[in-house]
Amino acid sequence: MRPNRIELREIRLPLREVFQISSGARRHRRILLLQVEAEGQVGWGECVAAEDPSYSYETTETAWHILTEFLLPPLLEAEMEGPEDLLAPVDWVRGHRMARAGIEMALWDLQARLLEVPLWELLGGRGEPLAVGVSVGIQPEDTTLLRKVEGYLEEGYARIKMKIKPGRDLEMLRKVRDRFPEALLMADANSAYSLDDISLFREMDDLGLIMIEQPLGHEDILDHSRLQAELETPICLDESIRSEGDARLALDLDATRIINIKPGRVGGLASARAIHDLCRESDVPVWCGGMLESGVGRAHNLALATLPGFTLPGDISASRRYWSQDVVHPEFALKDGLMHLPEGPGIGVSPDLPRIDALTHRVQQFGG
Ligand code: OSB
Ligand code: MG
Repeated sequence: MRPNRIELREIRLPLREVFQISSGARRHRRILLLQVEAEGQVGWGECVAAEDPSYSYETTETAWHILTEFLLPPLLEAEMEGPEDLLAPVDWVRGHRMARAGIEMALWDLQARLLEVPLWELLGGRGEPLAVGVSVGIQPEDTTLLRKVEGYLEEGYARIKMKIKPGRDLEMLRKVRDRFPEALLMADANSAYSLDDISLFREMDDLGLIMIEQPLGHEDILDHSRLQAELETPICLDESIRSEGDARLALDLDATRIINIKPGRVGGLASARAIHDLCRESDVPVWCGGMLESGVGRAHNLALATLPGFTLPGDISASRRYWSQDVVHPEFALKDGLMHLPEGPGIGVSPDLPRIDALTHRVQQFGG
């Protein structure tokens, strides 16, 4: 396969409601979409970098820069043998994994379409519908949080993740636990705490949470291992795991007993699958996280989550949970409490071109 045209564009998409996490609030998304063409087929990818560098150092703007200046030009007309090492010509670029993942995922979709197989099959997954979870942003009032959790459980979500930050943590989680004694609940701190908060986590340990996600610093794997030694509740790392090497280190130090795998965060689907394989060998469960993706990124996440080690429900929620209208057909929705895989080759959904054009803020083309 030899890509003869690549198109990068930025679309702006308003979220239906503000999404608040410990490190900031999001009201809209500036999403980069990638289209890559070969032999008359088009593959689609999405770059998950956010508007500001609060989750990762990457932003929509840095990703645009890295893609247009360094990643895309050498990939045009490059001969590729899939499915791994699609980005071999730009292996010298350090970091910028979200930018890399955007184009890598478009190339996976393209390969699957050329082979006329669904992406989940090319990745080695199973085609069954999946139980999924939902991530609830920080709510200023407990009553709103309780109402939302109840609504999501009624919709069929199998696991509820609540964002926490100092001042909106233990007491709030206790109320939710008291009200929903049987629900699969977890908390995600997005690095808002330090080892000084150990007594708080000891109390949280009694709430029967299925895990606590990224409680400490985004670069503090050693501190997480110290905290895990004090807790029964598994720690699940998100921000700290950027590569298979990070995963190996964290597992070796017992800093994490579950891993949230986001293909965008780890540089693409090949790296995501390598982390999955490593965790599977070590009997460590994984699940697929989300980055408030449009339907394009969501389709990739869903395909990844069909791999056998993804034994916990992912943050792969329905399109309507984020957008008044998604940019793909069909939209993602729960059916009988499960997320069904879209039919068809590649990511299985069709991007809505007129709608995407209408949302486009800028475009850059390579080749064609
Ligand atoms: O920490 O998992 C996170 C969204 C943006 C940035 C970081 C995170 C999240 C979510 C939302 O939790 C997951 C989703 O539904 O896409
Ligand atoms: Mg997280």
